[in-house]
Amino acid sequence: MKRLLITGAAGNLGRLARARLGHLADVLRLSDIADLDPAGPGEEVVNCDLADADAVHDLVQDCDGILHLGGVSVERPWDQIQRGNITGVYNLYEAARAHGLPRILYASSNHAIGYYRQDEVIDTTAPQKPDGLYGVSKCFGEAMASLYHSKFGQETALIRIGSCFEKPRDRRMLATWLSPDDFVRLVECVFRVPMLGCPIIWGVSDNDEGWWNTETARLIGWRPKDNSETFRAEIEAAAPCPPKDAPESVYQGGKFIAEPIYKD
Ligand code: NAI
Ligand code: 15L
Repeated sequence: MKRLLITGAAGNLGRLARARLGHLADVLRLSDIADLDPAGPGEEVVNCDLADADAVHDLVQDCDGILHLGGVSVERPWDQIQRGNITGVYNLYEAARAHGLPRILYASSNHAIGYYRQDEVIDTTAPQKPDGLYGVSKCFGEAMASLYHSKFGQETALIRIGSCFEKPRDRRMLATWLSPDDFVRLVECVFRVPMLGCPIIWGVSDNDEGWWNTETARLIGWRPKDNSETFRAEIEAAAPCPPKDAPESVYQGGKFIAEPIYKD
């Protein structure tokens, strides 16, 4: 493709995408509300608040694909979540509609279903069960993608990411870990598959332990290869086992379950 927009390019996954996904397009348009390193060869840098409709309209112009990673990525007060993840997502979909419906990868989250228990295995048809305002905002994003697909034919891959970090950070992440390499391959599949539609796909590696039926990954030809088992001994030695009735032991959303509704 000619130009791939990456929102949230200053963040954890955005920096990874910038470093490793340049081959997907002639030009990467990198955007964030936070400062970004200056543009290198084959890059454009655009500072943009997703809550600014006019700015987002201009941001999306001339893009053939959008890797939408921008927004609030943890539990925060409503006004912050509303700006980045509600108004921001609305602005993004409206801009995409105005500019020819470029394919979108929407970074959804396991926190859209965090209130399922760890002794349940769910598939993508299970009703949403968010574990906080952040999770609610991800449910909203999934709903917007579905609406724009039904009404306008907008294609979106709704990737419910587990925990994408260099390695798992605690025992729960042995079940939720998505390796950086698997993330890169996943994004490649989303933007290369001829027909996408609007599937929900779990963004999780091929871990021995897990709570999600990952069969929809096949729709885009993605087969995760990494397995958190490599890190089990290290994690179990480093972190004490949390009590059996602690939220991080009971619910899929882990510690997010215990978060309050923040006011400021
Ligand atoms: P991050 O917090 O490191 O990056 C998010 C970026 O979005 C930040 O650079 C931030 O400045 C930017 N941003 C926030 N509000 C904005 C606004 N109003 N306008 C423009 N930019 C704004 O998060 P990370 O880890 O890189 O995650 C990327 C995406 O993937 C997020 O949408 C997150 O919800 C989702 N996700 C990530 C997971 C992970 O394990 N890293 C797990 C599940 C979902
Ligand atoms: C998320 O949605 C967050 O963005 C990320 O920072 C992690 O906390 C991840 O979920 C997780 O559940 O481990």
